Amino acid sequence: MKHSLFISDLHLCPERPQATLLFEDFALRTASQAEALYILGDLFDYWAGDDDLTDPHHARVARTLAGLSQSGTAVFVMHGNRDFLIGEGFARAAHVRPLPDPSLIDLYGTPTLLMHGDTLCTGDATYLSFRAKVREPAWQADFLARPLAARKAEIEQLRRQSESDKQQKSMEEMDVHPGTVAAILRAHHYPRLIHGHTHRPARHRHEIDGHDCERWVLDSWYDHGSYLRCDAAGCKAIQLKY
Ligand code: LP5
Ligand code: MN
Repeated sequence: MKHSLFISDLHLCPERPQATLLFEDFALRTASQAEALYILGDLFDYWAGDDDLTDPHHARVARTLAGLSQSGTAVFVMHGNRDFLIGEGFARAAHVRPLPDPSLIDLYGTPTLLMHGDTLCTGDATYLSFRAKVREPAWQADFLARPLAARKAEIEQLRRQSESDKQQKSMEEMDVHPGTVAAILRAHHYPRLIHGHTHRPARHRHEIDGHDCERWVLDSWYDHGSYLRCDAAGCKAIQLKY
């Protein structure tokens, strides 16, 4: 049966080789059977710029994706909050198609909205103001003009800051805001929604203006290794073994 797969929050990096090995196995054995693989953000632990393809680990991930695409599976990559600097260089090397956030697709007859999920967390004011800054094209051009090693050092510092800031934030603040979810579902005419980012895998039902909307939250790959499989009959979360 024709089907598509959805994953997010892989956080691949040389320091977690098990997650990368599991991804390679998944690409070869599972995703190669699907029509399409949608990676909904945070494929990498962080992405400092496309010149980071010089890292053998990153080049290996790109080769895995290119192999998958050459085997006949369409691969789509959406930016996450950690790898929004993925650009055309990576897309070319990995043979993947960039996927805007949000993207509304027809998934075997069901309109389905795909997002990373960070923009649904509107209670997290410090994150959103940081996000607004780093998504400015001028800021990005400036940042990318600096040497790779300096960018990586700055990102490491930002990671530490982010981890300590997160200690001060409540679970509610870091989850999706119900009003924002309702507004986005309404704006897109009540689709099914699939997103990641919050690392709180679940299937939610939202009753909006008399419409019953399904919202799937993807699991974080680096923790559990799981994916969502959707076909004309619906979606199902599948857990891989580590
Ligand atoms: O990723 P996760 O789930 O752990 O946390 C996110 C939010 N944190 C981030 C930061 C990333 O994890 C760090 C890696 C990004 C690499 C990007 C590369 C290019 C940018 C380089 C900039 C130097 O996204 C976290 C959310 C959490 O999700 C839940 O939704 O709460 O947000 C934060 O913790 C952000 C802080 O609250 C604010 C940080 C401000 C730091 C400002 C100093 C850095 C100066 C950068 C120049 C603008
Ligand atoms: Mn994320």
